Parts: sequence; C-alpha cells; structure tokens
Amino acid sequence: KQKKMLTYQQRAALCTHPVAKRLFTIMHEKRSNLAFSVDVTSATQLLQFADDIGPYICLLKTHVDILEDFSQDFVTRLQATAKKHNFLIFEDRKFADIGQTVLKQYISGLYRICDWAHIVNAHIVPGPGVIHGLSKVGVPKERGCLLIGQMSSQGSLATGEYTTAAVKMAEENSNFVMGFICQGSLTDDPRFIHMAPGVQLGGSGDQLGQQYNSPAQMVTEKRVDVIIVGRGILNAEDPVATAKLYQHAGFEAYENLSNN
Ligand code: 5IU
Repeated sequence: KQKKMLTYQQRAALCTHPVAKRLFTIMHEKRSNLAFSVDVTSATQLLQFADDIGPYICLLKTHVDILEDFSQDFVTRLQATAKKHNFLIFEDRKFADIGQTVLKQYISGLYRICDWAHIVNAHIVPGPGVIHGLSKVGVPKERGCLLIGQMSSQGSLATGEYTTAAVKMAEENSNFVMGFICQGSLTDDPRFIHMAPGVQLGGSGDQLGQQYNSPAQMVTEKRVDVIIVGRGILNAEDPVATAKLYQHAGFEAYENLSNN
C-alpha cells in the first residue's frame, strides 16, 4: 500500500524555506502544479504570454538571456504581472561556476537576476561552492534555489551518484535550496519540491535530444510536484486553452495521489 501523500497545504505548513512555503501555498490556492516555460525572444511577447497564461500557473520559467529587447521596464512589468496573477518567477539560469563568479552573475551584469527572480537553479558540477556563492545574497533577499539533480535530455550525465550528491548538497544547504530539477522524486523529505521539465501531451521528444513524458506520468508515476511545459503550450494553436488542459491534467494527477 502506498503511503499517504501530504497535500500542498500540509507541505507549505512544514516548510521553513520562505519561497517553498509560498510556492506550495500558491499551488494549493490556484489549484495548479503547472510551470510555464516561456521560451520566446521578444520581451513584449513574453509579457503577453505571462498575462494570458498567468491565471493557470504557479510558476513562470524564463531564459532572460534569449531576449532581444531586455530592459528594466520589462522587469517592472513582469513583476507586476506575477503579482496580478499570483505566480512566482523562476529564471532558468543554471549557474555552474565557482562561488565568487556565480555570485556576480546573480547580482550584476545586464540582468541583475537576484533583483527579480524568486527562484534560480544551479548545476552541482562545481561542488557546494556554487550554492554558497549564490546564497550569500539569495538568503538575505529570501530567494530560492533548485539543484539540477537530473536532466530531461538524452544522454544526460546527471544520474546515479551524481543525483545522490545533489540531494546531499540540498540537505546541507536547505536555508537556500528548496528543491530539485529532476525527472522523478529524489527524496521523501516533503519540504523539498521536485520540478520536471520534458513534459508534453502526445510528444516524445525533439530533434535535439529533448525527451517528453505526459503530465500524468510525471506526477503519478515519477512523483514530481511541478510539471514544466514549454512548447507544449507555446506552439499550441490555442495556448490559453492548452495551458488549462495541462493545469487540469497535472492537478488531477496530484489529487488522485492525495486521495489514495
Ligand atoms: N530544461 C529542460 N530539461 C532540463 C532542464 C531544463 O528541458 O533537464 I535542467 C528547460 C529547457 C526549456 C524547457 O527551457 O525546460 C523545456 O521546454 P520544452 O517543454 O519546450 O521542451
């Protein structure tokens, strides 16, 4: 018999990490475990998508370095949209350098990611210094970090002992690390949130190594908490209707788990 699942609300109560607590609360309130990966190169287009899809998601995932017209005004508008629709912003920056360098990449440059992204992620290749560097400013600003424990792409080297090491690093830095980017549950600790990219209904992959699972497979079988969907929504004929479809598919899978 499967052990009883905790609800998002119960997990929010258990969390001491401010961003994890907030995200679980949003997931409960909005009835959404859907993150939208808005991988477009125009800031105007990104903002339009964020406003259209915002009501159905708990989290918006960005790649701000692909924008051709990034500006401070864009940041202000994005923050306003996130507030309007009650979602968090996750910049998928994948920091992967020594602590001192990632700290500068986090707070300075053109993007000043720490100023506006509630959540960022990091590769663990450099060792725990990457987390220590980011957490220097991330913790005082009440930001969160996800460690990349696994990837969705074909031939990924993030497997086995590497993945186990990510869990250990998360446990040792839980004041800043709130969970994982992964392809399945990595720990039973209910305070850590598991997010999976590589989610699409009816797709198996792309020509460049991406591999897809359905929302139900990710939530029911692999036990991830948040499904991250990009092109499944972006390239749909009706992105809003399709986002609703993913929201329902993801949340229904979660509710079936919690009722068991
Ligand atoms: N992304 C992955 N796989 C990973 C990680 C990040 O696909 O393992 I870490 C990103 C890349 C892209 C989004 O921004 O998630 C997935 O987009 P599609 O749903 O369009 O494949």
